[in-house]
Amino acid sequence: MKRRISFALLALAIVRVVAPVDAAEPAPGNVSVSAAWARATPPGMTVAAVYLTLTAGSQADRLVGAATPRAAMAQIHVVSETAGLARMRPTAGVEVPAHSSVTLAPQGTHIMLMGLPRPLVAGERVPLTLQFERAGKVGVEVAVRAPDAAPLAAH
Ligand SMILES: [Cu+2]
Repeated sequence: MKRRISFALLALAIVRVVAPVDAAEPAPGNVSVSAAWARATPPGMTVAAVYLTLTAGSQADRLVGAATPRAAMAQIHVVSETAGLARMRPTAGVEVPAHSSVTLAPQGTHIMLMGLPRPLVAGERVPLTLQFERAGKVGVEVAVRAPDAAPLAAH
């Protein structure tokens, strides 16, 4: 009997720790993520770029971060050209206007996976969690395609 009570107290303690975190996260559903893909990487390469399409419903949102268990770090990068050289740098976020889609594609904004412990292999599916200002966390699977794969056609 005593044992049962302590289990109940333990469960209560877990709920109390978890609840405030859940409450702080906005309900998902306004933003959707589709056509997420990346190119397979050659041996020894520890970075890869992920491309995808973000679509907002009636409310605008903003992609502010990303994370994956498959790499040490994920950053949102923008590409700018200076004196004929393309350079990428981290950006604070990507706006997705209401009722609009934004596609991250080669030569442009991408999500950079850094610190890959092993190369991305064609056919692999990489779990990626995107962090949005309004929608909170949205999970997506990134399809890894052959190194010479062309961008997916826009929908
Ligand atoms: Cu990059």
